[in-house]
Amino acid sequence: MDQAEFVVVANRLPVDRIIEPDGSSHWRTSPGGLVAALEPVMQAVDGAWVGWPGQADVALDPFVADDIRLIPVTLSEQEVAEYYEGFSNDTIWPLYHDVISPPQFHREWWDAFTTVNRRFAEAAAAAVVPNGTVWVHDYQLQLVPQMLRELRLDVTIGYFHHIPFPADGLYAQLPWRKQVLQGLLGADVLGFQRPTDATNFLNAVRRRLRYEVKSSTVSVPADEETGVPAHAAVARAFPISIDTEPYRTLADDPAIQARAAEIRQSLGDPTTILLGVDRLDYTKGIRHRLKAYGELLDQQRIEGEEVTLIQVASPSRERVDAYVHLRDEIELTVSRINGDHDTVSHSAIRYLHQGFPREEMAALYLAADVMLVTSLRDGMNLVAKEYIATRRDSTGVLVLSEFTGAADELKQALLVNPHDIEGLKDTMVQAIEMPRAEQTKRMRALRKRVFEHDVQAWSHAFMTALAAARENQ
Ligand code: GDG
Repeated sequence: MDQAEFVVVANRLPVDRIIEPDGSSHWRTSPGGLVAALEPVMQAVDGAWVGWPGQADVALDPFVADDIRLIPVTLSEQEVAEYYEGFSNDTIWPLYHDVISPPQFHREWWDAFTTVNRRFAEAAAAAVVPNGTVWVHDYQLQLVPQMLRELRLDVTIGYFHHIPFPADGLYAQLPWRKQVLQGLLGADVLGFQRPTDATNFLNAVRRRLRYEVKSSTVSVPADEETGVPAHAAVARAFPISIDTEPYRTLADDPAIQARAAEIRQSLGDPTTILLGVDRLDYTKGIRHRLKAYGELLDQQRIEGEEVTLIQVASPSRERVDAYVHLRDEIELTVSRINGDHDTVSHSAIRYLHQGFPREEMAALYLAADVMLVTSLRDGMNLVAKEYIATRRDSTGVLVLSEFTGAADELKQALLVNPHDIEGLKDTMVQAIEMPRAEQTKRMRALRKRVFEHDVQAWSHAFMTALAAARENQ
């Protein structure tokens, strides 16, 4: 395969291999925040994408899917366990989400993380043309920018961090805190979701590496050992967004509208449908949401038969212990609430531990009077923006946790602190009772924001900053 001008490096390729019972196989676009965000960008430019195909011990040649050149990186079973499920999802993920769940520190996981990051860096170095551009994504690949710089001094390197960057007091727990900062600082431009994330990163750099930081620019000194010269790395916020057009189109589709009406009917035509859509993850505050809802029913502040909560909890990281326990806890809570409040013809919670096609998600967003996003910590939260993009008639209420990146932008949502259960309950009641005129006023402003700051605007802003960095070097 020819080298590409522009190379995206992410843990996952944007496709899943589906193997049919007859043994034949094909590729299907895979769900998830990053894929949803980058798919339209990749289709617009001549690029290649380096990533893991999602199955252990699968060695594949580069191939093309949906007009994108894909360069698969092979991971062994043990590397999936140690680099991905271990260091990425059981060390970095909980540490960077304010230690909601205790991070596990294991030296062999770190070794696997280093080995795999090097493999990704080598694949990217082989894939990019002289003086080309590489855009590295997310916390699984924090060492790739520096490793790539050592291999290819000619290349411009961007890095985008999709999850929060924690305050130094928490970050300091990481036994490899210096190495990770140095890994990231191989980039010319580092993008974060919120200004706070960029500030936390810059503070960690000052504190842990003692490099000079002026405003958003770090002076990274030359490395005598590797011969990499000094360079400037810029760290600032580039809040990610969604591709709005598919949601607008789906919302306008009579078949999706009919499906939304059918969903409402099938629930016994309640006055209010509340909706939660999350990967089943402890950062999403699903338990807090259920607790508040259960108490509102117990206290009869909301009428059982008039309200239904649909909770989509898409399966996630099912081999990581913390996720196994979380699922048990949530399912126990759901069945207790349903046991106490269901009637033969009505369910308090329609709980769906499944992934759905985008069409069904759009129908759910259209059917929902109130969207509940109660994350305890969330880099951005695209679900909030998808709900807004789907509300074609500008009705509907978004209840949004203050601890999401989205809360920085979506000021007309009802902002909540999900730890404050009484406050959450009051806000849920306020959402259920909100007059239509106020819903419309708020939703119009929210829609303006989301349609103006879509994923194309996000990637354009990041690419512009990368081009400027190239000029300056
Ligand atoms: C990370 C950060 C940041 C979910 N279930 C189904 C489904 N989804 C889609 C949603 C949405 C995406 O997955 C989830 O994105 P979020 O942003 O809400 O959350 P994370 O997965 O945690 O994403 C996050 C994001 O990266 C991007 O930077 O915003 O803070 O944690 O698009 O619609 N899609 C379909 N079926 C499902 O069942 N089709």
